[in-house]
Amino acid sequence: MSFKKISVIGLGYIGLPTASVIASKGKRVIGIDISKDIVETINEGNIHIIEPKLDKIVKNVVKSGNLKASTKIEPADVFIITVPTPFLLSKNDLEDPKPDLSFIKSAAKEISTVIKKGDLVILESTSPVGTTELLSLWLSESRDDLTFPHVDGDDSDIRVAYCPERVLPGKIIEELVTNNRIIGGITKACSSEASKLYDIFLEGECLLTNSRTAEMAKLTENASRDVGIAFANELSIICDKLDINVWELIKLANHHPRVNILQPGPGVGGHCIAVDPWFIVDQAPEEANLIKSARKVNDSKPAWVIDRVNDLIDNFSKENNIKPKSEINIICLGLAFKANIDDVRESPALAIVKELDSSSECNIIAVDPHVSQPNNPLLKDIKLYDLDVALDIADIVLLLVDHKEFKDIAINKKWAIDTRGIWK
Ligand code: SAJ
Repeated sequence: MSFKKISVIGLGYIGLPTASVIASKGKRVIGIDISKDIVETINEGNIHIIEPKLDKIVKNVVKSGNLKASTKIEPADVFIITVPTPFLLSKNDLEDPKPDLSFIKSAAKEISTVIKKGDLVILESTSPVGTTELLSLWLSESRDDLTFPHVDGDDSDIRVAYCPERVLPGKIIEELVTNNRIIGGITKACSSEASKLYDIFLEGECLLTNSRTAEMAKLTENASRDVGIAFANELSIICDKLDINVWELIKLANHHPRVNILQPGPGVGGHCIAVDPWFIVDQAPEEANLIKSARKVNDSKPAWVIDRVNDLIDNFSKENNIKPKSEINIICLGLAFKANIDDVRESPALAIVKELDSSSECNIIAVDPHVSQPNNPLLKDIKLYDLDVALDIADIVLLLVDHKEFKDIAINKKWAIDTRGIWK
């Protein structure tokens, strides 16, 4: 199969880069999105997300005619599904939150209206184990004229596979091409057909397996990182109690040839590491004890940081002739969910700043050179200051994100909290 036309459904952080990279290899790609605004933006050669190098590629492939966006599904030889799979967490996880597969289901329903014998359907969205088999079922429901792999195995007319995206925000264009790719077909023929698609642009290796293992592999990678970060975060709390510098401790321990401890921080943010472990907990609630505990450790870190800030405020006030809290300036450095990016969604830094702003009598002053305020509803009530202006009036400095701009600034360490260990 030569894959003359490739359809990518869902033009977000994964779909748009994937569609553009395939189009840049000379393939005809049609990108489908439910948002008219997104479709118009892309067809004008522009982008609606911030990701290095993406703007240039999109401009080129739209100009060459290889990438076209549309709100309407049309026939193609391959359909790649990159829609969101939100995991709606309630405040109390005992209320049993569930992954929302409705976007995948409606993509399947759309695809089933145009699918034909020989087509390949690939799911890339992070999904619970078993979703790819469900996808095959949803595709088949209105198409008695075709055979599908969950029923007919290797003899099926349609091939269906799960190939998780594993790219790092900020490095998506590079990692899309260079990372190894897990290819999990419902059958061996499905895996083999899907790997031919990735051969179009992949420099990394295709690692073939079945769909259930591939689904679990994606969840495992992010859960493993979450557990690793939770260990570092728990260590930081223990070290604070025992008056040990956790950064020095980790550096020393990591000299051991078989030890590699990650870095503590103010909590875990982003839309992947802080969410994906819940998919595992949801499917194995009695068994996934460590994974669940790790989530809780990481989720409780912002509250611990706020307690430390309040302790420091009390000490500062006492040592400065009982200075009224309303006259104390707390400078919060960083709002993004990690270093050197502009993304504030699910950011522990932003959550800490918002909580301090609403609960503390002190003046909370936020600085983030990577984040811009216009039209961002998440930053609605936040006052953003220039770094130098803020440092001039600082009483207490709270470092929340290890942006490069904060590495070499002069601060009084006695009145500073460094949650990322950059001034160790
Ligand atoms: N963090 C720490 N300490 C560390 C490392 C990270 O506190 O030692 C924090 C970061 O500050 C951030 C959060 O963890 O708040 C997540 O950041 P990250 O850089 O670990 O990961 P993401 O969410 O940007 O991207 C992850 C990646 N997964 C893995 O590295 C296993 C990426 O490869 C995935 O494609 C992505 O999730 C995804 O889409 O699933």
